[in-house]
Amino acid sequence: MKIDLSLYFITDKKLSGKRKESEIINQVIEGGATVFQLRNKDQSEAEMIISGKKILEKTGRKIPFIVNDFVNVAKALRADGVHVGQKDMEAGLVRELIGENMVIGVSVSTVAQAVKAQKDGADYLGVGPVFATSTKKDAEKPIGLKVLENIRNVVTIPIVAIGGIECTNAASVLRIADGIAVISGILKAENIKVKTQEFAEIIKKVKWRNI
Ligand code: TZP
Ligand code: MG
Repeated sequence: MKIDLSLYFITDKKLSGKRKESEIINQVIEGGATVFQLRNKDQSEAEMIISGKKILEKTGRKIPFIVNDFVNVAKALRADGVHVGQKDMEAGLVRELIGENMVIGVSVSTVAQAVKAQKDGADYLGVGPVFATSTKKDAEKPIGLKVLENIRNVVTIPIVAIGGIECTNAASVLRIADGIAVISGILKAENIKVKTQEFAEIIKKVKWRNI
C-alpha cells in the first residue's frame, strides 16, 4: 500500500485539551492532512483499541491511519500501518507479525539507524526531532537540517521530518523530506482546520518549487 505522507498528523491527548480527538481528526482531514497516527503514551493496548475504535467510528476512514507502538492495536483496528521507535519491536519482526499489506514506519535520529531500519524492511522513516520540541519528553537532541539531509542521501524510502515543525520552518524541511509530521504545530492552533490548511498550502508551494 502506498500512502501520501506529505502532511502527517499525530494525535496527542494532552495537547488536545478539552477538544475531542475525533473532532480534531475530522478537522485535520478537512484541512488537508494526508495521513494520521493514533499515538497514546498513557493507555494500555486494550485501552487504545477501545478508544481507537470509538475515534474511528466518528472519523471514518477517509485518509489512511497508522498506529503508534503496538502491532496488536494496529491489527485490531485494521490500521493501514504501524509506527515503531528505536525502543520498540524492530521492523523485521513487525513485518513477520503484520504481513505484507500494512505499512511500517520507523523513528530514527541517525544515519546508522536509518540505514538499519531500511534494511529491516521499513516502508518509511520518521526522522527527528529536526528542531527542539517539548511534546516528546524523552526526545533525542534536535538533529537539524544537515543530519536530515544526510539521512535523505543514504536511504531510498520516503522520509517524514518530525519535531518542532511549524508553518515558519516547514518549507526548509520539505525541500529535503517527503513529508512533515506535526503535533503541536497543529494542536496549539485555535482553529485546527485553518492551521492544517496553512501547512497544506506550504506543501503545495514547495512541491511546485514556488518557495
Ligand atoms: N518524535 C520525535 S519528535 C516528536 C516525536 C513523536 C514530537 C513531535 O511533536 P511536535 O509538537 O510536532 O514537535
Ligand atoms: Mg514507540
